[in-house]
Amino acid sequence: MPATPLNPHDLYDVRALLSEEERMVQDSVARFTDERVLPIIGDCFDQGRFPTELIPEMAELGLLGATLPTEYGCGGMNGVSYGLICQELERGDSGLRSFASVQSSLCMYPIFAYGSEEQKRHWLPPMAAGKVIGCFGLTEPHGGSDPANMKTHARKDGGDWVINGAKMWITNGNLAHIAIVWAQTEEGIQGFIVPTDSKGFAAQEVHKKMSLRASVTSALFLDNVRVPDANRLPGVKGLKGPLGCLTQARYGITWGPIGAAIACFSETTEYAKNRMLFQRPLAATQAVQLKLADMARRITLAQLLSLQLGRLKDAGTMQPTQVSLAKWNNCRMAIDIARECRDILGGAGITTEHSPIRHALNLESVITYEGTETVHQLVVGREITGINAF
Ligand code: TGC
Ligand code: FAD
Repeated sequence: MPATPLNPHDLYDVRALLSEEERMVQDSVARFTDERVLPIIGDCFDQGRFPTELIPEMAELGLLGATLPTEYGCGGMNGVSYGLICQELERGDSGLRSFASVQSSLCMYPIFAYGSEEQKRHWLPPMAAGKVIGCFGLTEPHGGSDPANMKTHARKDGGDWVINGAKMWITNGNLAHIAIVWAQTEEGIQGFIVPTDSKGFAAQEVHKKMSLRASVTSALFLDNVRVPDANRLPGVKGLKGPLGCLTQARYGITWGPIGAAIACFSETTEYAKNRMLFQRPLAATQAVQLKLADMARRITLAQLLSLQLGRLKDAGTMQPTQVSLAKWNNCRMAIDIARECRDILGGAGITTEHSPIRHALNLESVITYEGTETVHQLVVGREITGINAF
């Protein structure tokens, strides 16, 4: 009996390991990406514009706060479904996935995990509906890899807190209605919900970006910004607060680049099958087949890695080091594939008519933010040796 042809984008049939509900989530986000994102995203990237018009549809699909409980107006989905959302969004563009990651994992998650009941009831439903947009201010201009060395500080003044400092490279900064600002206090690092229309708060968009152009990136300035104690997240003190949020977001980021890699790989495979050089398709050359086969191998490994990570997350046993290994592996896999695809496209690969150069440029940010590749390698090294090399 002839073997059933394999799906080149899923050689190990990872999809068969998904539940029916997970497949439905993947299909609905895939449709959104195909119909709403792909037709416009090249132009958005060229124009340096985040497509804000897609926010209501993303909310409608339940993509904002997807894993948080339905009692707060959120999706109540499992971790694997959230991963699939990230994968399908990033198949469109890393900027769309970034928007969802920041809103869900870096803004709604800390309110859910560390906030008071009143904060959860007040903020989560409008954030899930895309009516309130958040940003997450951890990184500072003097060095993002070492957030323990935080200069931004908050001083108690009666029933208020007065916050001073600056944050750098903040996704959604100029879109946001609230910022989750992490600041040093006398009792250690604490998180504050800061409305962006507060007196003394300013966001300044970063221009001249060559990466994540379809995403808003900003610097935040806090000059004697005053918020009531009711805006402090009461459930956590110390660096483990923001790092706990990063674990959630990094988990999603292990899935996202798989989508970017699949987009590059499928477009380039079709191109190579149709491009005639030396009287034969480019895809008929051994050199190109080797490259495509190696891409398929790396995508397959990344899919299996993220799925197992998701199963660990849903079982409640996922550890930050496991997330670091997958973030490192999958970002490296995707950026290498995007660059190789760009090469196979030849001159045609240098314009945004084809997606690989856009994905390759985006992935320069993705491999840097949420912990650089080196940071994640050192986290794994620390786990293996028991020695902290930071
Ligand atoms: P260390 O001593 O290791 O840890 C301090 C405390 O935190 C706990 N912890 C974690 N908790 C949860 N998740 C993690 N991943 C955690 N890592 C550590 C740890 O147990 C400890 O708790 P406790 O109770 O003992 O106090 O801290 P360290 O200062 O040695 O730093 C370690 C290091 C370098 C790994 C950390 O600083 C780090 O991850 N640096 C990278 C910073 C980073 O990733 N920034 C990202 C900013 S946000 C962003 O980029 C958003 S992009 C969004 C988008 O557009 O998609
Ligand atoms: P640095 O920390 O200065 O690192 C510079 C280089 O030194 C890197 O190559 C790094 O790997 C290396 N390095 C650092 N420490 C060591 C070491 N011990 N040993 C060897 N090498 C080392 N931050 C937020 O808080 N919120 C956001 O929403 C957000 N969005 C972002 C969006 C974009 C597009 C980008 C580019 C960044 C975003 N960031 C955000 C910031 C991001 O997390 C930081 O850029 C990242 O953590 C690295 O910090 P840094 O840029 O200051 O680089």
